Amino acid sequence: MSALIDVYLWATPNSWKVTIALEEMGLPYNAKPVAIIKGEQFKPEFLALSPNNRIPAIIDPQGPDGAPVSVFESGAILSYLGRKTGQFYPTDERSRTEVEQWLFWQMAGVGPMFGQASHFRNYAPSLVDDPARIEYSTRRYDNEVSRLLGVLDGRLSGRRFVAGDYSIADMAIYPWAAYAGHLGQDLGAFPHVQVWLKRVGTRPAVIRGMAVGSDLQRSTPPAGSPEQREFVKALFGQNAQSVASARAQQSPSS
Ligand SMILES: N[C@@H](CCC(=O)N[C@@H](CS)C(=O)NCC(=O)O)C(=O)O
Repeated sequence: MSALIDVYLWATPNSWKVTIALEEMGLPYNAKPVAIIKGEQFKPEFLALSPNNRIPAIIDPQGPDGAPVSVFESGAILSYLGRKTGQFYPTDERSRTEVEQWLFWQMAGVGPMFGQASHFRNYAPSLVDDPARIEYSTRRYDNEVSRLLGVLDGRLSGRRFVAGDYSIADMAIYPWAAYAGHLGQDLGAFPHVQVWLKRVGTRPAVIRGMAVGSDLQRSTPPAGSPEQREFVKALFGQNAQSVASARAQQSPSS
């Protein structure tokens, strides 16, 4: 039996990409919650794995040549696991290039744009008093989400999966696409995406992967509460100085 892979995560779509892949590949793992709403992503020991102060990250005790390895960035983790197991990541150059196009499309487009749409819809209203100030940004990211769903819908027309057989590209896209309804999108406008969501979302490994962290707090705490102040401080308005001070606060010596 292989040693457990540690997965640093919170209940978020980027984390579920990794838990889905681990479930699909049959790799045993240990979920290690990082309470990003409490600033735990700034702990020096976490930053040593993930210098970008973002989850997910993994430590595989049996990395290349048997030595432990840590990996951050969900796309890098998926391709690492695909190479490690030889599953869901084809080795012939043409098929691999096709998978990578859609994996990178998710990483550069879907993740960031859906994430910003979620920020402006779900969090900006409790950060900014004047709704007019967030209207433009909300519209811009809603439009991007819609545009990207349109690209995905076109790609899935006449295809069962985004790039040949079911692959790490589908695993990367699924958790964000499944969230599109919560971003105000009418999935009825994207019928091929709807069918694919059902095809992927009913896989037992996907159901198990998406359930990881269901006990962790996800939503914004009540406006004005001490929890919300902590939450907002940890997640928003980050810059180089605030990250350095959050890191100092999370150091054991402080
Ligand atoms: N491109 C990164 C994005 C990761 C990311 O944005 N993670 C968020 C949660 S979904 C996070 O850790 N946020 C903590 C913070 O903003 O400090 C990936 O896909 O791994």
